[in-house]
Amino acid sequence: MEEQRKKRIYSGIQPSGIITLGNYFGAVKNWVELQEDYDCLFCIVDMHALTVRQVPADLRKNSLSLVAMYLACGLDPEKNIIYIQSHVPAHAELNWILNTFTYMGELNRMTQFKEKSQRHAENINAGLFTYPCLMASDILLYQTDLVPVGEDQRQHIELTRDLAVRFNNIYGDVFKVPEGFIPKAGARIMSLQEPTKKMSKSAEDANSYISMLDDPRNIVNKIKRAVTDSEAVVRFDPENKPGISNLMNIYSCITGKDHSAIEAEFASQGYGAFKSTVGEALAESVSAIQVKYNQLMNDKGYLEKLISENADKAAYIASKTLSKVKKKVGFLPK
Ligand code: AQP
Repeated sequence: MEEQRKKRIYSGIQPSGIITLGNYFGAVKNWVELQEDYDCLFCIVDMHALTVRQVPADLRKNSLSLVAMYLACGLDPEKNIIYIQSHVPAHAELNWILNTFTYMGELNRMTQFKEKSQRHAENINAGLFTYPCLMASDILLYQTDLVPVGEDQRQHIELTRDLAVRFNNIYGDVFKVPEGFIPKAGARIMSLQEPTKKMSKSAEDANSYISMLDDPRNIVNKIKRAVTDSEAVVRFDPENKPGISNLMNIYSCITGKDHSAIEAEFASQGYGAFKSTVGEALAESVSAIQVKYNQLMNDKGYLEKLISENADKAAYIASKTLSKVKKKVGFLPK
């Protein structure tokens, strides 16, 4: 009897900089847990990164660095397909077709588009606007069951589901309708300087984020400098105490302790002691990842071979869905 296929997971990160603690706790750390039970594809979405102007040499460097970071964080290259989006042209092809099924009104509502067009007012390009269609293509090409992402991606997953249903209603069962999978802890790590905004790797103020390649001493200092409030009580209250609540979330992600345990632990201590405990714990776990990362980056040949082989594996899966889609919409076979 044919073995039942495991459920499939698809997710990715843009190589638009060095990943932050937000990307780690909101995405990669959860992927590491999921890889045991699911059939996973983890992509480096370099085509998405082009929606904001990139320095070509940096994009190449950041793409390979992200492969090493995925592995250093614990993703198993034998178990998962880790690959570069632009190595699989099917993403761009399905993107075009799905663009023609997406309404302007739907894209106009996307919060990420609004935020990024404010941040990059000089370059509000069509790709930034249709970003969610490319993301839907990434996911739907692989007949994905679950998409583990941070809270900020919820709207994009909803659109992906709407597009899959819309297409299937016209042409029959072509796409699996995926579910979003948003972790409870780490779903939204906030900026250290403006804790009502999410932490982003391409933010201008380097004190607002912790990069996974920050020097451990710098991590401790950035946590010390994090914006808090004047109450001097470690209490979880995201609305009134967004800075402290964010640090509590970070500490909870490292230690697995819940908010009330953290409140009890620091009940009689001020913010100074709390911040230094969080900073030290964070520096320790990030530096363990950095050791593995540096080893991997010393063997670029290995990383390049891995992504080349995995691009073929991904392309094979993607081609099956794409052929079906092309036939359904009426393209002539070659
Ligand atoms: N602050 C965050 N908290 C929790 N999860 C986060 N993610 C991103 N920031 C946070 C999750 O990381 C995954 C990949 O994100 P991405 O790099 O593809 O896009 P992004 O969300 O636009 O990330 P950045 O860091 O903000 O990138 P830039 O600055 O280039 O725009 C997603 O699962 C996301 O939820």
